[in-house]
Amino acid sequence: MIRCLKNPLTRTSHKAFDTMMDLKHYLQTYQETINNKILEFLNSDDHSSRVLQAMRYSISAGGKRIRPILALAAAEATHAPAPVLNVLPAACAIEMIHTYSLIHDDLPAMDDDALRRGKPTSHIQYDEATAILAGDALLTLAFEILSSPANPTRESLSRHLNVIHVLARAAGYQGMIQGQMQDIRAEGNKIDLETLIAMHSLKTGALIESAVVVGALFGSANPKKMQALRSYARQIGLAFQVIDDILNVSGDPEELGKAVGTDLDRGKNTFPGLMGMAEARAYAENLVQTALKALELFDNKADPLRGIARYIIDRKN
Ligand code: GRG
Repeated sequence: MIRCLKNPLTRTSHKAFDTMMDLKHYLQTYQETINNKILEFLNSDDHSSRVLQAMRYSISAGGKRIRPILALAAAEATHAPAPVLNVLPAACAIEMIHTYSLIHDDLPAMDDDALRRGKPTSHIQYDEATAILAGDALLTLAFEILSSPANPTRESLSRHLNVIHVLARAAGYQGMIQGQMQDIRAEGNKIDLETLIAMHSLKTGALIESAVVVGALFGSANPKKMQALRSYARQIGLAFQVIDDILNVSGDPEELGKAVGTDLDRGKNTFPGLMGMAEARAYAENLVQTALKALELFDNKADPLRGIARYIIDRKN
C-alpha cells in the first residue's frame, strides 16, 4: 500500500517556493515517504537471510535520498499525474542502485572505506562476500521493481521499458561504472580539468541525470523540456561532485558520516586539487546558476528542482 504524501507544494503552489524552510520540509517529507516504501520493498518474513539484512543495513543507514527526490521533483515539474503513486517505486529503485554503488565503492578493492552514512561500511559490519552480494542484490532488486509496474497499461509498459533502458545505461559501463573505472585508473596520475569533468559526469552525473529523466518520462515531457531538464541535471550533477570534493577537504566527518582527507591520501584528482578551494566553490556556484537558467521555461512546479540546486551547493553532508 502506498502511503498518501501530504505534498508541501499543495499548500504553497500559489506562491514561489523559495524559502529554505519550504525546501527542508519538502526534503524531509519525501525522505520519509521514500524510506517507508524502501522498507516495504525489503520486507520479508525470512529473518534469517543474511544478504537481506545487509541490504537493509546499508539502505537504512541514512542518506539524503537526493536522487529519488530528484525523480519525484522532475515528475512534479513536468506535471506528471500522481507522482507519489506512480513514480515512487522507480524513485526507490534509483536509491537502491545508488546504495549498491556505495557498498561496492567502499570495498577494499575499491576505496577501502570503513565508515559510510555514519556507520561501519557493509564489509566491516558483515564481510566482503556479504557486501558484494548485498550490492548485487540491491542492483537486481531495483530492476525487478522497475519491471513490475502496478496496473500495467500499454502506455505504462512502454514508459517502464524506457525507464529501465535509461537507468541500465546510466548505471552501466557507459555511465557510472565507466566513471568509477576511470577514477580508479587515474589514482596517483595527474589528469586535466576536462578529463576530470568527463569522468565525474559519468561517475556521479550519469545516475543523477537519469533520475531527473525518469521523473520527466512520467510527466511525458516534450523534447524541449526534456533537454532543459537534462541540462539542469548535468550542471547540478557536476556541482554535486565539486562540493563532494570540497567537503572531503574541509567538511566535518561527524556531519558527513564518513572520513575526510581520503582523496588526498589516495592521490585522487579533485576539483579543489586542480583549481584551489575558492575557484572550485565559484565553479560550483556557476554550475548551479546555469542549472537554474535551464529551468526558465518551467512554472513554479519546478521550484523544488530550483531549491535542490541551491541545496546542493549549501549542503554540509
Ligand atoms: C562501485 C559501480 C560503482 C560505482 C561507484 C557513485 C560511486 C561510483 C561512488 C561513490 C563515491 C563517491 C564519494 C562519489 C562522490 C559523489 C557521491 C556519489 C557521493 C555520495 O552520494 P550522496 O552524498 O550520499 O548522495 P548519501 O549517503 O546521502 O546517499
